[in-house]
Amino acid sequence: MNNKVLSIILGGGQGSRLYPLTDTRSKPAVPIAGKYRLVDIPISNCINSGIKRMYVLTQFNSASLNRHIKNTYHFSFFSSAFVDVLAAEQTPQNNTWFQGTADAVRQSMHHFLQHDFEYALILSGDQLYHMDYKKMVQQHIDNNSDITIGTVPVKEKEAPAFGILKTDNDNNITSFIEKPNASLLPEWTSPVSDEMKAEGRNHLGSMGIYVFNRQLLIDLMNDESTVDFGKEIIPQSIGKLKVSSYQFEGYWTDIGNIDSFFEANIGLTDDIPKFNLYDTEQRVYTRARILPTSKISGTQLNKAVIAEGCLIHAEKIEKSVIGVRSRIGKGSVITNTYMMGSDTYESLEEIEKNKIEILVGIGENCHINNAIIDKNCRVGDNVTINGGKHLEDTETSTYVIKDGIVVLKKGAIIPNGFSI
Ligand code: ADQ
Ligand code: ADP
Repeated sequence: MNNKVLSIILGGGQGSRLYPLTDTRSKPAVPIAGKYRLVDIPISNCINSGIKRMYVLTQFNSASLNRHIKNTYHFSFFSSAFVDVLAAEQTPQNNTWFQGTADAVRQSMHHFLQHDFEYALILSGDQLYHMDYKKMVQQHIDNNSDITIGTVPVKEKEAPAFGILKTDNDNNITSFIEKPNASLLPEWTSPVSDEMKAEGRNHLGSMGIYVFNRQLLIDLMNDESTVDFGKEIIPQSIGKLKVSSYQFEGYWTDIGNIDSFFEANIGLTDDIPKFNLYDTEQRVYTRARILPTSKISGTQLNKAVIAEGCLIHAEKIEKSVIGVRSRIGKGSVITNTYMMGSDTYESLEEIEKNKIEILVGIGENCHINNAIIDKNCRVGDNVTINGGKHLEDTETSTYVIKDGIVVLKKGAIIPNGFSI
């Protein structure tokens, strides 16, 4: 069955909700969990599900995304597997960017149709979850469905952020509304398991994950008036086609904005994180960097997730994710922080030759709380960053504050003694 599936990963529009992390890179390339990138999640799920032909659609081509995919996903010479990035491109017929998710698929159809496939699996690029897509495609085949939507039970207060649907007892979707107004919700409940009911998750939300039959996708894409799956394609198909729900009850979270991105990363420091990176059956793949181990001296560590190749002398690291090649100086206290790490080490000769005063990483005696530190930042000594709801949203040349979270921009230089 798996060689009948072609997977299409929607890698992101302009990524403005993740700004400034998407300032110089496309959304799928945003680093998560200290050593991965967002796009590794759906790609790994596909590989673990035995689906090995994938396209990643992205609004603009970033060098880091292409490099990451090229350097990570090597398949055997004898295999038909591939991961290809398709960025919005100008053609003689079309000179605009992708207008929305369906438009992104439409503009790339000529690439997909070169392949032999029966089912198109459309995935979002900004979600954290493990899922066996085989089971979803199998249900699609067994039910003889035209479209199957991955759905997840959600609470009423979360429901306005999703496409919400109603099903009958056979998982047929009878109605669908994209991001409904809260006042409508009491009427939009669906049958869910007792466990989900007990958690108050009585509404079925679309995960933005779809299986389409090949010919149907071709036909739907021929109608150029549609731009989005959630806004047009799905609502317009209900009642006309057999649209089914594939209900998923595992951990799943959308990480499309700074707040949810931060929570998902810091959540990895919990004793039993909801997203398990230590599962040998459901591995998350990423680039093998062959880095040395991390070296830590005199640091009190508590709920710290530390990637390879770090040099740490901090006083304390708590509830934080520290990315590859991070350097943190003596006396510094890092709490509730996601530090992405850096791309290279600076050699002593380089530091001397280039008269570098503030090294890559975090200097000595800093206090950093509630922050995201993008890659290659240089934070001097005695710097205080104390994020929290007391701070107003703002932007400067080196940082952005969103929802109380201080995000240092990639490569930002923060002088000694600076305070936020
Ligand atoms: P949203 O996530 O709000 O809702 P959307 O912004 O269309 O929908 O994004 C879906 C996915 O496509 C994301 O991964 C996004 O990055 C990507 N994407 C968006 N525009 C794109 C473009 N122009 N080119 C390439 N990729 C693009 C959708 C559904 C809801 C559902 C939620 C679940 O519409 O019904 O509940 O997903 O998260
Ligand atoms: P991003 O800012 O999107 O995280 P980068 O463009 O900074 O990504 O680089 C990502 C990775 O690619 C890093 O691990 C870095 O070591 C590596 N890299 C950077 N520049 C080059 C290059 N010119 N050739 C090969 N690899 C590179």
